[in-house]
Amino acid sequence: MSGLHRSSSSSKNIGKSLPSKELLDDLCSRFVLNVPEEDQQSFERILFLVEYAYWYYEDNAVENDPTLKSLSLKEFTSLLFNSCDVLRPYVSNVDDIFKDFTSYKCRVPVTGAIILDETYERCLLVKGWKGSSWSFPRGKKSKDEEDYACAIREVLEETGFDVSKLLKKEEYIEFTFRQQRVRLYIVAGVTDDTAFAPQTKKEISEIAWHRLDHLQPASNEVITHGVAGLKLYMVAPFLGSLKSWISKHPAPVKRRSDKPLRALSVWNARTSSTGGNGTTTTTTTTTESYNKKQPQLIERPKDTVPGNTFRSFKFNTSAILESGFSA
Ligand code: M7G
Ligand code: MG
Repeated sequence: MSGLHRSSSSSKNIGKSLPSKELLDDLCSRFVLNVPEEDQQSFERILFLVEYAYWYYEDNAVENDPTLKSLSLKEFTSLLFNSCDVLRPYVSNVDDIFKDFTSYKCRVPVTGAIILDETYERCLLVKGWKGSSWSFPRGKKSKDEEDYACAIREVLEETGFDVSKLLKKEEYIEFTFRQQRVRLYIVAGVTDDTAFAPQTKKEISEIAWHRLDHLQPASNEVITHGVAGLKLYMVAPFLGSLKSWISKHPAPVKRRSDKPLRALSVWNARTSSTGGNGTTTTTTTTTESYNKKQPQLIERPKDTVPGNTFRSFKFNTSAILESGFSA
């Protein structure tokens, strides 16, 4: 899920304090310095680590300490660069580094799945935690990861559902938006009593079956509104090809036309406390579980060169060693 970002300066932040230098140093050493050297080679890698530190800050530190201010990733990045010795030399470039990182993120290829029910009248969409748009379950490819493997992993992370036995490698719809390739595998015939629940924290807020004929928008824009007023993100451009796929593939279950199926919400963060495999989604995520995700290196977008700030970046490893850090 590629989230749309929202400014954190809301009224609930009034009177709250910024994280201490001690906390920022701790987050920096745990998430940014405590990784293999390979991951510290460029700013785009560093910024992915900063993002993990940020999620940990928001999901754990802020949640456990109500006096702490909730921040945007940009604010957090700037504080971290200002506070931590190894990052401070680059603080004058932090705005450019952040800009390059966000544009880099938008070029990493994305794969996922269009999951259809048994009538092929509804598809499964997930709603992002921030914002209110619905999209197909999907996400960025890791380094050296096959397209289909990324789709299986992202669908599992975002819905708790394993499509590995159902996914056909040749059955997909693919588009390139600006510089980002998006491939969605068609996984058809999933029963609507299947249990879904995301495995990640604060990424997905709701999962639902939506009627395809309610998604058809007036345009092919990336952000659109369906006929039911649904806000959609990168759904509309796939609908044409999806309809033609459906017209060539008979659905396993035929619906009576006088009894149309309704949209069906199957998981909601507000009302649910358990995940699809019986795992609790509200448990405090430990540093270890965040650390486990760190080896996930993002694939470098093809035919692109890193931005200037990345090219000139060389992490000062001796400063890290001098800071007393040991792996
Ligand atoms: P992603 O993993 O960067 O993208 O998550 P991908 O699915 O395209 O690979 C997309 C968005 O979900 C992020 O920009 C965040 O807004 C949100 N998000 C994802 N994760 C794993 C977390 C998390 O652990 N904590 C929080 N607070 N937000 C997350
Ligand atoms: Mg994801």
